[in-house]
Amino acid sequence: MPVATSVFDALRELLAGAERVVVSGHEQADGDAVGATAALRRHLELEGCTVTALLQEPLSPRYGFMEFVRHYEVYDPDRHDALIRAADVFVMCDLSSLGRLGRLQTAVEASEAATVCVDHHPCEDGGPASLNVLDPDARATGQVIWNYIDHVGGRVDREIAESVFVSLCTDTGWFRYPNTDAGVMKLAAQLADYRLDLPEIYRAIYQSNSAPMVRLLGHVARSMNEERDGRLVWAFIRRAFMQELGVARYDADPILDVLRSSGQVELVGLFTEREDGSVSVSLRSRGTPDVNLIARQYGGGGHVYAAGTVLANEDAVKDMVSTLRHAVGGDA
Ligand SMILES: [Mn+2]
Repeated sequence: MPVATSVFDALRELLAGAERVVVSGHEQADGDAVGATAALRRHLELEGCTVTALLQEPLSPRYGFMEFVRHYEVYDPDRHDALIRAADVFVMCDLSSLGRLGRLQTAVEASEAATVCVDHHPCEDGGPASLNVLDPDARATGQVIWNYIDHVGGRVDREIAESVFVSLCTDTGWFRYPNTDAGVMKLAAQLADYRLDLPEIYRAIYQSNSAPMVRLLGHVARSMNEERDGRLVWAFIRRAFMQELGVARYDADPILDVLRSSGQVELVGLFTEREDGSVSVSLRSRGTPDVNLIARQYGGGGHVYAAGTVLANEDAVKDMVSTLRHAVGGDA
């Protein structure tokens, strides 16, 4: 369901009355969180607002081509907690629960700032902010921002177009995932008209893996577990192995693309051991099972096709894998 006109109007009113706005996305920001944050930051700047865009980690080099690299700050409690406290409005993009704000959560909860959530995840409780601008039919949060800018008749420049395009192309897996449709392609064409260099954007986001990362892809392809006639594929990556290869942090998407490239697969699970022994989980599906429902059982969330969570330790992985087996059905 598209965002109601009255909700966009409420957002416009809130932002028009704000002097200082802080915009951010979820922790470990993906292309959509980055693109949405970047597009809204630029829109507010064009509107003459004092706006700060915060990310919790330095932007992945994949997005180094974006104009946004010159306009964001990496969250530092010493510098930014006071800023968040003094802000009139705090906007969180691409997240459906405050927990996804990670290190920013405490500062946001301590602030008097009005909170706004702009998102496209299915959200049962109406949303985590005081004003929730939600469109579960949107293919990306960046698309919700685009619709908002269109609604208020805001000026669009190349930076906004580039940012929204990054949201759209990453959340649709470069227009290949099941959420790709004619509407997405039409919007992409409209954005591309702002002199976007599409082959260069593709190369930067999808073909800039480091050599250790390519080796990791090979390892995962070799060690993956294939179960239930290939309908379930999952892999576990140990921290020590990543260190051995020289992979520090990575974007799971290229690995997930390898895991889901076989014809039979319906459900993909990627488990990555983190420094503190917890395990981050990324799930992907072709539509059934609904991985959002599975992730929610383990304290996470996402969409029907893509979801994730964090498990306390390796022991919890076994339990989750049996849930995944159950989800694709068939005999043990
Ligand atoms: Mn998204």
